Amino acid sequence: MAEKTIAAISTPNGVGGIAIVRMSGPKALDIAYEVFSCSRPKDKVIPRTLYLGEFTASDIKEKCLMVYFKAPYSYTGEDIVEFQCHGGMVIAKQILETLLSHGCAMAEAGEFTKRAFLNGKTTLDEAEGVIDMINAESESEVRAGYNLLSGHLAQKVKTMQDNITEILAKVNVVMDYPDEDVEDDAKIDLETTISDLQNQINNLLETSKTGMVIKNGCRVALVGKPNAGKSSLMNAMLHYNRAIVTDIKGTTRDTIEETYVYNGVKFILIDTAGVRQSNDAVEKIGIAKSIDEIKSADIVLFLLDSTTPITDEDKYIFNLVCDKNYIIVVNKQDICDNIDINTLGNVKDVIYISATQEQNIDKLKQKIYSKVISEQNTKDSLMITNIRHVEILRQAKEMCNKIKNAIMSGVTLDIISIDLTNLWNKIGEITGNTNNGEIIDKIFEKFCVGK
Ligand SMILES: Nc1nc2c(ncn2[C@@H]2O[C@H](COP(=O)(O)OP(=O)(O)OP(=O)(O)O)[C@@H](O)[C@H]2O)c(=O)[nH]1
Ligand SMILES: [Mg+2]
Repeated sequence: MAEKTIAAISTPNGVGGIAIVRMSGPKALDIAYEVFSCSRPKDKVIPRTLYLGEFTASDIKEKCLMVYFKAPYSYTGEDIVEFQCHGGMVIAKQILETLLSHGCAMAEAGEFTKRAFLNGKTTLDEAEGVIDMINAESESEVRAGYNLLSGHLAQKVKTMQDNITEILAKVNVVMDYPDEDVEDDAKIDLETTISDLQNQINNLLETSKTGMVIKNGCRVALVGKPNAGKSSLMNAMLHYNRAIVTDIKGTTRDTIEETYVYNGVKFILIDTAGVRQSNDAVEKIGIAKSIDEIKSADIVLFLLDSTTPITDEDKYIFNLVCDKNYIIVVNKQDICDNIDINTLGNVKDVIYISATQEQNIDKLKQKIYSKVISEQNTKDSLMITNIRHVEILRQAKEMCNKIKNAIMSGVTLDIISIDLTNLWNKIGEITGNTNNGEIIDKIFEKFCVGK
């Protein structure tokens, strides 16, 4: 348990109806009663009950509410007192300054949650779920954060670590009492355990494809030759005129990004400069950026203009796009359909729309969604959305391969047991159940003060 009692303003910096100032640590209740008076005496205070009273700060007297959480039944596992005062930063700051002058230390970013972790109230990945929920920009991000916070991944990690512990115990018995038959049995069990772990790790990594899209937003690049209607489509998808539209080829010079949310998932729409041969220095830079966007996008919408037959420019762009996750969007269907899509060769995923008449725009959004979000993964409560977890799982996968190779090439069990211990520690880095302490500070630095 920490010795220091810490304090911070937990609500955002700005004007609001209510602000919350929070204290955590052994002196929380004592300090509260030095500055706050209410009808309930300190020795009779009931935890988790709101008390109306008066807070005496240096310059002001503030009518506010106080609530006490008694250790260990609190967010941090320590005594916590929260004051709910009138909103606006002046009052909250005066309350905080008063608490600091009465012996509290200013909380560092994430210190409340770090204490919760150190007091065994939460695992590292659950704490990361809290950060994700706080920073979420879409419902699906909140859901993914909530799943982490709820401990689904922590449970899985614990099971994997338990499996390793079990096999380590078997290996140690063989090392202590060598016997050829028993050694062979242990090696078979070891292989089975490692194969099983590999499968579990692969399944988790598979969910990260959708998970990372949900966490970071899905990048959707609009590409095509000039005048295909990319900017018009961007405006139609956003339902307002974000990009300039004219009938002059080469209107869009630079990429423009804007987000929309569909089915609770954040999509980042990127309008790009039309790709064509150009001698204009500025346009050439824009075209190079369009090509970069094709490479980095999660999905590319390749626009064709129905009013003209497919050109060499279209074929050139399709060549850049065809290895990507793409949808061919045949635009200007309100005018005519002059296009033979098969000229491009073997194509899949074609949709016919009119950007200016807003025809099939919702259908297009649905198609984009289903091409990047695996329904299976979103329904499954366990999804990897954190790049740190992905990195750990990749390393753990490598370690499993190494152990399997070691078994096959007859490496002795004492060496393998070291590798197994390392694997146990690596997987435990997800939840913090590991001997690697460095990661803990790094994670809590990302929190805001007051959480
Ligand atoms: N009739 C019709 N016209 C459209 C449609 N979509 C775009 N246009 C017209 O096509 C012209 C070019 O549209 P933009 O959206 O600027 O095309 P762009 O692909 O962004 O062009 P660049 O920025 O030059 O690469 C404009 O005159 C639009 O009004 C459509 O669905 N139907
Ligand atoms: Mg444009």
